[in-house]
Amino acid sequence: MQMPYKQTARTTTGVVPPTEKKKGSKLFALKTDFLKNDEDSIQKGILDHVEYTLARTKYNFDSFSAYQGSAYSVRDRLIERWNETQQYYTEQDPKRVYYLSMEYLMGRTLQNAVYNMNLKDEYHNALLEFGFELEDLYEEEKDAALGNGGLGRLAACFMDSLATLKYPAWGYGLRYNYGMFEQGIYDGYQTEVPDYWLVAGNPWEIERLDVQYTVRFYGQVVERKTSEGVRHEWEGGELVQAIAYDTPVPGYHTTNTNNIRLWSSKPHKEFDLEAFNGGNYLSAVEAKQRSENITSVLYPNDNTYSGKELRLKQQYFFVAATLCDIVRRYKKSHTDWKEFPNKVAVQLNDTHPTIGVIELFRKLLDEEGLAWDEAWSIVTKTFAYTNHTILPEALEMWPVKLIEDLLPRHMQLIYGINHRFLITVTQKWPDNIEKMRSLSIIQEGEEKKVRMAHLAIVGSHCVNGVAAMHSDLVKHKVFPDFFALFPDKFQNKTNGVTPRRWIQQANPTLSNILNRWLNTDKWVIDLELIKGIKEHMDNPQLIEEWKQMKLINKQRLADFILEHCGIKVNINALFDVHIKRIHEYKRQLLNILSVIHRYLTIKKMSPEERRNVAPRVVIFAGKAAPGYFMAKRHIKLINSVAEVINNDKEVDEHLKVVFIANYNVSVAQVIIPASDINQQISTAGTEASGTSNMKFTMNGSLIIGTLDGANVEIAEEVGQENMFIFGLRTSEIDKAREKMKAKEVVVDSRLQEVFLNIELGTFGAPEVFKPILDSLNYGDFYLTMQDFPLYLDAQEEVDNLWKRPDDWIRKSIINTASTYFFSSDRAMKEYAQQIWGIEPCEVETTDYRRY
Ligand code: 26Q
Repeated sequence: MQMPYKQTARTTTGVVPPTEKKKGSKLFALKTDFLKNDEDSIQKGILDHVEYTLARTKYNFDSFSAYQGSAYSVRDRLIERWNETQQYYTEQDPKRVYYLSMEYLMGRTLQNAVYNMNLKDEYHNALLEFGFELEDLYEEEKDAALGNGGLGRLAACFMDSLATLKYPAWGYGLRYNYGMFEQGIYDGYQTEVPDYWLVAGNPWEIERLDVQYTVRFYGQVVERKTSEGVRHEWEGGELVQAIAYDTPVPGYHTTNTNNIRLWSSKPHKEFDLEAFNGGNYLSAVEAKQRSENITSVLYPNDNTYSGKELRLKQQYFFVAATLCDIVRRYKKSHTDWKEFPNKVAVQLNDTHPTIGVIELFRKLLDEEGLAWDEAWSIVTKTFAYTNHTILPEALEMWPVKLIEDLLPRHMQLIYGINHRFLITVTQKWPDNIEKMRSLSIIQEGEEKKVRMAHLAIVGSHCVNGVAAMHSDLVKHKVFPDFFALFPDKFQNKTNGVTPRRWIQQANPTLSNILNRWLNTDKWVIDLELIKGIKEHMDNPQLIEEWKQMKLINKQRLADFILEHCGIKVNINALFDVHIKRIHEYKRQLLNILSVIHRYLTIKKMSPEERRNVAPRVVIFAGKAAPGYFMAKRHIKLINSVAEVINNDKEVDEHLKVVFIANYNVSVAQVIIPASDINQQISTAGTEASGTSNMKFTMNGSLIIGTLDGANVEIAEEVGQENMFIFGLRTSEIDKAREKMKAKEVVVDSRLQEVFLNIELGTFGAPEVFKPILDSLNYGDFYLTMQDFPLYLDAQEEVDNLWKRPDDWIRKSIINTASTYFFSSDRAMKEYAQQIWGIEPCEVETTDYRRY
């Protein structure tokens, strides 16, 4: 019998059996100790890599090669810990969690690695003698941007927390050759340049040519009768090879070092031979190209679904390779399939990897020979699904035709699962066609479609939203019938972010203050301790240090802005920051319209009145999806407004507007600690959680925002009096939209004045902005106009408080002090205990020197 899959994995991890130990005694004699971490050893490691890995000499030892040499030498130490950890997990065999995410927005790695491994000072000193500052070398590294925004960065924060908390966890994903595009701004418009991030090599990954799997696409399903019944075999089609690339993820001050395994697609050997022997050279080369295409590029859509075949191929390629790997690891030490959910938990980061539910089912059924019910029960106990959005345009629905063609066996199984599922629906709601239609995994209509969210809910034992309010909407608004059917499946897991990257590394000055005033640096792993800073908020000494901290960070950002945007900003002005993907629901438009109003107001003032204006620098950054016309026009409007304001001498001291191009993780690390207020102003009920709101709050920036996503919980922790909350509430949105439709909304006169100025060409050719004004006048789906006056009121409160610096600083301190709940450590503990059923597995290290 021909097996549909040829598994060619051989891994080198695992315990070496004693007999082999004897055979290789020389091997063991030579490798007895870990690399040393004294200055000399580190220097030798760096130089060796410069000489042997990079083949450079001390005569062309520039900053970039110093970075690379350091990175490779850090990587050596990471690999040691990584091996220790994986071997320990193999010996202990705890239940593991596998986090499946199509995106990881890692940013830079060197700083994070030396901080977490507690080797910062050693590397700093080692490099000083070579004439380099470690802190300068961080800047040589290119961001790893294999993600769009919130969802991808969340995966990265979760990986850091899982390792820090010593959970046996693996991240799986795709190794795109091109990450998130690089944004340029020309004539105020966004341009996109491909991000070939691997151009100078990637010291943080380990290519694992010994871990490869074959993935099949297209082909046909053949039914074969056997003594045990009918067997379905998926045959023919195209084969593609998946190669593993591993990135070690060090926990903070622990040996535990987890792994992110990313798959890269390569042509498959067998396939080459067939095609070449068939004599069709050109189509063989084309097919090779097609296979390499699969992991070529990250789709740059955020919160919108794009129904492209290549995207579905990426999804299946990802989960097929991942499940081969997970099943192989399980089979190395287990034979009983019933035990599988006691050893394996799989978390789906949104619906993107949902076809994995069917893939595991197919393996159990067709390859392992399990019965339908038994296999399905194992599958649903294994998977859990996180929903990240309620925007209808983001819900994935793949045409049945496309799945039938690409994954014929999977489509058969989806129909079978749906059939059985609909029987349970009729048991709950007999003869209710409407319920069946709304719950079905298949959406009927001219073009039948598979609703991936429905498949994820049916195929998982747990479904969670990412903030309390969002989880309520998931239950009551997005999937109410599913909630009625499976009330126990639904949970909330409020997002969190890692305080290591977002406080300790991004804001060393604040870290220092915390260490001294809390008398401990343990807040880094136990963020509850940060509450203690509140006790000192009336101490003038702390207030002064806090002010200085903000100024230092603002100076760093001002230098960055001068260098990259050519704009000089005053660090004593209020830094007002709006950084996130550009999307209508996030309402950068509301912000820029209010900036125009501010500008017009200042223009009308007398010199005396102007002296009383709280000076502001309004900072925007963010990328628009390349195909998102309206978002791109918003960028153009922001830049056109900035151009006029920044060149108007009259408002010079009072107002500046900056759009920082090419927003990414490392830019965020500079902007966030320097902000005084941050904008979290989505239409209520649209932002699932938001995570930058948490990062800002940790860094003592005050939120001006709507009661949306995690802002609601931040308000509970921080206190509304320490933020600037405004606008329509979620419960008021439907009514407000109806009011809009009925044309009962009176446009605020200040907003009318703003419109008039745009229309009269104050900010350049008005026809450029006509689509934006039309979107407001005909529909205003995101209710920008109704929130406008409320937003201006909140902005006035901001200006008033800014005039009372000490009160401001006290609120800033309270913000930082109230962020325990928003640490991803808290989030990961909740997932571990309430969804995955896993426990920490601390590596008993043989390396006694480190901690
Ligand atoms: C889907 C199909 C085809 C191509 C692309 C996509 C796609 C890709 C990315 C759809 C959505 C995304 C990203 C969504 C996202 O980032 N959501 C954000 O998740 C954060 C973490 O939970 C939340 O904090 C944000 O509120 C939410 O918008």
